[in-house]
Amino acid sequence: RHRFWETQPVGQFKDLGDSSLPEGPIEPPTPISEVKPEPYNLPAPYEWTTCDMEDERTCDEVYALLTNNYVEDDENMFRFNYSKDFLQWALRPPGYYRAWHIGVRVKATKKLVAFITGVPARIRVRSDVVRMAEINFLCVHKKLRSKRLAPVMIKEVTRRVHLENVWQAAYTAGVVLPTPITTCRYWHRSLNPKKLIDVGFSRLGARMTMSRTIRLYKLPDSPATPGFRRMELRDVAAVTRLLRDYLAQFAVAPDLDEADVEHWLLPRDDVVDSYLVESPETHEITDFCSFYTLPSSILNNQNYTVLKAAYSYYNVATKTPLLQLTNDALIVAKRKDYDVFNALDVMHNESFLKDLKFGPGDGQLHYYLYNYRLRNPLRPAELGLVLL
Ligand code: YNC
Ligand code: MG
Repeated sequence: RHRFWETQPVGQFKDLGDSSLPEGPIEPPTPISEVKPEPYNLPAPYEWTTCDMEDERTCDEVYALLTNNYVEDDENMFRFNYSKDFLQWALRPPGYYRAWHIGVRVKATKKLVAFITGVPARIRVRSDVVRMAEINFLCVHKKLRSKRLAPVMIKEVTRRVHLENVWQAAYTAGVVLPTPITTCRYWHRSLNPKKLIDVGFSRLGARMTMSRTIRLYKLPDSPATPGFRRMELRDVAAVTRLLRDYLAQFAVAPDLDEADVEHWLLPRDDVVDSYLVESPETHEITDFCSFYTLPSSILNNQNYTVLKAAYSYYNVATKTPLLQLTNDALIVAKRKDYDVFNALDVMHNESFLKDLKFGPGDGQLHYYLYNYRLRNPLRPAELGLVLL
């Protein structure tokens, strides 16, 4: 059924729950000298290109490819519209490799028609901290679909990851492949219900009027928690301690150091927002919450072209209840004019979703590891990893 995936070192469906197989790497690393030194062959009209994400023009090309060809919902009403600033942030973390940002061009015209990326990360699986690649932004131009280009791109990124002596990867997809480590659901909290209904993102509930719906989702003008403020550079050490302590409880989570926290969590306008609670008495940093900005293009609507969405990222509540902390995040997102606030049912998110009026989305997000076997799938609440 999976001509390509059946050949790869990933958990296979037939092995699910087989307790005779050990947890951990499926294949051992090979000497770098045995990694294929030249790129895989592409069909004759195409050529490989390494995309320099520091170059403004290259960024424009990647942005255009993704804006027109990346992930859509099942009904093709919305398509992710990652901003250029977001792409530069997502693809240039500490220690990133330019060679892991891979494009495919048409030889004759140099038009960019496909893309796949990896960035380095340390991911802890139970007690094992593993150097991995986080693979994302796999995209083939709509006119070149179903030609088996994706397997070649996956093999090429794998080869380039191996050349850096990295042998495992983490990735998410909306499609079922062999074999998810867990399957999560997105939940959506309306901030601008009228627009969401107008564009067909949500529907008016049974026995609900528009004005009742607007009242239902109304939020206060400012956060409730004393000492709630935006994260600053001087907070990196405290936030790193908070996050490391918190993420230790999950079966799979990133192993973040201060450089990672500065990159992934220090606020950047319209890319990532982080807030924390500084105790007014002790000045201790006790709680933290964050979200990233990922708009979607609205396809075929007369009145609106973009949906402004915030995605819950990493949150840590030690003193403030997580429900109150997240409600404060909703309040700042509303004030910043987001239309919807999304969250997965990972970590402790289940504890606030229903109370804060999030509704379950359709469609699931499957998490995968490459060349690392887990004996049993995890529950979403055991997962401490959010990929972009
Ligand atoms: C997918 N999303 O099953 P089989 S997520 C992985 N992730 O193989 P073709 C996928 N594999 O089943 P198309 C996949 N989607 O025969 C499809 N596949 O074994 C598999 N969409 O290839 C599929 N972006 O080229 C099948 O399909 C084979 O032309 C078919 O291209 C697929 O970024 C795609 O949803 C997704 O642009 C590029 O549909 C295209 O349809 C497209 O004939 C819209 O491919 C955008 C979209 C995917 C977003 C993402 C994560 C990707 C992870 C890739 C796997 C990484 C493995 C680890 C590598 C490093 C290892 C080390 C160390
Ligand atoms: Mg194809």
